[in-house]
Amino acid sequence: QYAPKKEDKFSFGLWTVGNRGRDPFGDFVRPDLNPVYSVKKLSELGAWGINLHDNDLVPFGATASERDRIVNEFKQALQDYGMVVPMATTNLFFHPIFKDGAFTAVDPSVRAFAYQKTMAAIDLGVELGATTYVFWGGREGVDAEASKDPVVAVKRMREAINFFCQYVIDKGYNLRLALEPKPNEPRSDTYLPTIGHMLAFIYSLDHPEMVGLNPEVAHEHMAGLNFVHGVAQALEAGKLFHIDLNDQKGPRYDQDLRFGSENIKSLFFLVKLLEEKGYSGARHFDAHAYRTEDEQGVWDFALGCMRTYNIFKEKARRFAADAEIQQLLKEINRGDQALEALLAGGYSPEAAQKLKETSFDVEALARRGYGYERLDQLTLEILLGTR
Ligand code: GCO
Ligand code: MN
Ligand code: MN
Ligand code: MN
Repeated sequence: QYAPKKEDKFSFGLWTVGNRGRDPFGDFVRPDLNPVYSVKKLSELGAWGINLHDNDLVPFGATASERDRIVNEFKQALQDYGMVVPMATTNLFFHPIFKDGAFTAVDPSVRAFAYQKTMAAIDLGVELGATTYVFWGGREGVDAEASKDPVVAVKRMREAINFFCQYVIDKGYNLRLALEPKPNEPRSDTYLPTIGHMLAFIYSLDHPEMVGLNPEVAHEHMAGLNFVHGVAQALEAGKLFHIDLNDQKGPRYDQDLRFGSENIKSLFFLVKLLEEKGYSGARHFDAHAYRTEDEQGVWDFALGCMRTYNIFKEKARRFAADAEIQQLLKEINRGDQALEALLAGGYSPEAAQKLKETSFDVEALARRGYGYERLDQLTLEILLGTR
């Protein structure tokens, strides 16, 4: 029942299952996974898509003929195993040239190189069929605050995104851009650190209609924020173009844990939101297996992400079908319906007059109990499997 199927639209980054467990304190613990092999394994597990940074597939500095050979082999694998590439992105953080960032680096040569690399990576993504292009800030930020003017940094980010929107338009590509905020790591502070910052930035662009968000669970939790609320705001604005699903223990370094392995209640509400509010994009996992795992552990991890999503989806269905919960929600929303309609009608001189003349039973309203303890307990019992 919970087994992942293509129509669930689950996708993984090549870099996620390909994560070899290197961290700042220890070396690789797992062998390299061939991208073609990852396509095959993920397809067998029930995934629908695979996403990539340019260099997850084509090594940095590859010759044109090397690139074409690798890309053709990969395309063949996509066809053979019935997989798609819904999203692509650029690695603008690994090579030492990007140690001061890419689009906000102080050195114009670095910035120009980042533009060149990104245009090539967009071409690659489109060649593979991607319709979403992600921009994660990577090293766009500072360690030494004195090193950059933060206002100039925002302007440089804007110039870059405007440039790539126009590039996509000129090329006639069917591609939308999705910006991914993260508050810190690898730099001490990253520009445009949260969903809210990014959302405001988008409306300052030349083509805001082409640009949306790729929010990540771990990143908002690192900033101590409610991810569900951030995603809801993006969704309501029509800006949830993509999503990075994973998990995180509190506001620490970016842990990229298996989806739903820690924040069960919050991620239940996330899945409920995505499923009930008509999100139709990829359910993308940007996470990786624990460093303790061998290859089998990687596939256990990948399957776990997808199963947990589907289990939350089933729990959301139960929540919606639970008579006691629905009755309680009705009671919770039982307030004066004439006033409800008045408020929903927006401003008019008549409405303003009516509100000025309305008398309220302030004492009674203040005395009201809301029943949220019972509601939350019922939610918990659904999650714990007793309902
Ligand atoms: C991170 C980011 C990345 C991006 C990826 C795609 O914290 O490392 O989440 O995994 O999502 O580079 O842009
Ligand atoms: Mn991410
Ligand atoms: Mn991350
Ligand atoms: Mn990460």
